[in-house]
Amino acid sequence: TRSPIPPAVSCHLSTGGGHGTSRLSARATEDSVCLADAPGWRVEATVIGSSPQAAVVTSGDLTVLLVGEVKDSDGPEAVLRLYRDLGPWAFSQLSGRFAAVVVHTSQSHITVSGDHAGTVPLYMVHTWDGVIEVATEAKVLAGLSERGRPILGTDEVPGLRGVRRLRAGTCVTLQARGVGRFQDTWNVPAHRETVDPDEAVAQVRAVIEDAVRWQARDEMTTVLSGGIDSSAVAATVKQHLGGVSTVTMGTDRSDEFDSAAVVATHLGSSHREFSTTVASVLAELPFVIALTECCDPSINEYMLPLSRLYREIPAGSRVMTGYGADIPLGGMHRGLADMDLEELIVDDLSTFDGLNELSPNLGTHLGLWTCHPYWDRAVLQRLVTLAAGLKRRDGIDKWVLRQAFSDLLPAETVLRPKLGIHEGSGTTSHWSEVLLDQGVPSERIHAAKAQISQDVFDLVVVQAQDPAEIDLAAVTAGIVDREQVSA
Ligand code: IOT
Ligand code: MG
Ligand code: MG
Repeated sequence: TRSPIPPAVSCHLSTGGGHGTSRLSARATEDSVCLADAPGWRVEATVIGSSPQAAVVTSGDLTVLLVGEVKDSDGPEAVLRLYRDLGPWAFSQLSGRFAAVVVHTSQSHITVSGDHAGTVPLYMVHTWDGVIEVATEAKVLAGLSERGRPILGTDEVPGLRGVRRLRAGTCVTLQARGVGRFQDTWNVPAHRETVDPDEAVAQVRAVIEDAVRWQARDEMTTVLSGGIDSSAVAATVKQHLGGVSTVTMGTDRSDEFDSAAVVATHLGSSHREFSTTVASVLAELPFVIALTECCDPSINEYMLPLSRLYREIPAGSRVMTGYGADIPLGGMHRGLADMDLEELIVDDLSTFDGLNELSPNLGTHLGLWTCHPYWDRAVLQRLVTLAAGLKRRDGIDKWVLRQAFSDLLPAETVLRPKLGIHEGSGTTSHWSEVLLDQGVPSERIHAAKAQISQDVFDLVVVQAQDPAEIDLAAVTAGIVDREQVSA
């Protein structure tokens, strides 16, 4: 099925659950669906795992594969119609949370795009003999890497030679043979706008309401910490649907149950507290890395508790989070002058690409579809371009957001100081303690976490091993030995 002559384009879209099973080449025959079979041109799709969010539509010489959702539309049909009018420019106009491949058989090319912020990752291999493979997980392309060639405007995945990652806010068009082209579909705004504070507050409220509106469904769970980000989302869901279902998690080490309960009571939500051991949270590491394909230790610490919590949410659910609000609003950076805050926000916005913290893969392998309204196109655009003086005002961080929801939430929630999920669950401190207990010097803790993440990445992504088979204690022991030698 993978004969390079005539040139074939195989669009292998994985929608989660593919981790640890096998590589694309081994799966292609079994799971592939032939979408188009024109002279000299064949298109196959492999959907790994199952997700209602993966869909294919063909009309005339265009085939669209879509993973995810396009705002206020019928999905792939909407992409197809817009693409017929605008070509790749269609993706500059679409809002949503998606990755898409458009196969244009009469033009003999394919266009590969993500949403404005690349929240659904896409990886590609373009072989020297003209085969193009596209997948939503890098690991399924690993076996093809020897044959990969460079693709303009994409970055090679570290450790996976020939496997290229589509950059956030770009789309690439590839011919089976020859070079492609790429263009931007969105850029992180570099400018800031002067907006009257009251007007800014009203605008922030309006864009968040709209983002929640298009993504909200009746059977939906909001993951709630009781901080302003997720509480504002829960309050908006309640307002839109008339009711809201919330879940909060805690561990034997730490929890945010009281803060979440204040919000749940105020909103009258159908609320659940889930408690587990912090050890079981840390044990998620191989799954988190297999699914996000990211080895940044700080991001992993944010993903660990979410990954553990998602296991408790029934398959088939839609999950809404407050994730990502702290990036454009600088919520992670406490107690700084405006200018420093601005610099740090610019830095966070220039480094998020490839971290995959918003990737749906963390949920899709459990049958969940996650939505992050703060990274909706219009919300992100509005938040980023506000001046730092509105993001922190009168010594209050995320001021504009807090103001925007002050009428829907209790005062103590509106004023609650920032607490990160890695802190509120005890994940960071527990992982540090495990390493300290094993003799890693405190100044080497971050480096040790980074090295463990890297080693796990090599196993579950580069070698595509099953994360369930990874012995985290053994990986850790190996690092501890090295750290003690270097200390
Ligand atoms: P945080 O903002 O505390 O949590 C992110 C989301 O996870 C919350 O909005 C909420 O929906 C969910 N959540 C958090 N804690 C709980 C809990 N105990 N129970 C249930 N749900 C919970 C890190 C952070 O501080 O998380 N994420 C930041 C910053 C990312 C930085 N990334 C970057 N620079 N590239 C964020 O913006 O979300
Ligand atoms: Mg937050
Ligand atoms: Mg928090």
